[in-house]
Amino acid sequence: ENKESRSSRGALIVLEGLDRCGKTTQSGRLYKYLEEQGHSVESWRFPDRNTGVGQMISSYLANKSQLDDHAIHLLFSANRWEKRSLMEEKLKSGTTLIVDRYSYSGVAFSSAKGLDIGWCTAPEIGLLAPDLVVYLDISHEKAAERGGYGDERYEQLEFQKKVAGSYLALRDSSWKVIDATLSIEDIEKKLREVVLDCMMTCHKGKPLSQ
Ligand code: DGP
Ligand code: NA
Ligand code: NA
Repeated sequence: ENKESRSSRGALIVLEGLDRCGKTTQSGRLYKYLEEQGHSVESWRFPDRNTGVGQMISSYLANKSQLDDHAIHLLFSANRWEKRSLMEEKLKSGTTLIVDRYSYSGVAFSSAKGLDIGWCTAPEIGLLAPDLVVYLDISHEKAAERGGYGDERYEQLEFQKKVAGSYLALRDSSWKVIDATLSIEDIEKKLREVVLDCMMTCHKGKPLSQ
């Protein structure tokens, strides 16, 4: 089949939010739904812990290694860069990608440590721009009540509070914000609506951008 003759591309859909906001559950449900509807779709997540860089990140998050804040920031970014060309290929060939965390996590988590926002954003420039950013909105207190955090480095109340503040500063009017304290089914319904709407505009020829 000649790829050039295909008129539509996939959508780059990004889910963001604090740890325990329900992103992973929702991206799984959304993936299943779209697949059942016959769409070409893949579920991705960052950090992708399967690559060499991803293993360094994973070890850092598990507190098994220490790294300078700038160094780990660049590794998270590198982890997105190493998937960039595959991402572009998939989107151009018509596959929609549901991505659990992307550049906004990079900026939100590192700037919550006090790193300069401009410095944090720079390595993200040139990555593919999402067609849709959905923010699952929950307070850090409510998120922490959800069976408690795990043992990973960032899963602490005070730090998540700072991350929430960083996300708030990053948010713009193009983001779709969904109340993450609603029932799983209600969130799923709202998510489907914004995603299907976005996929439609991509199918209609909205260009992929950086
Ligand atoms: P997750 O697998 O979604 O639970 O992500 C692992 C942790 O890493 C989570 O606390 C969020 C954080 N994180 C994700 N992406 C980035 C990033 O690009 N930079 C930083 N500093 N932290 C990130
Ligand atoms: Na986590
Ligand atoms: Na998660």
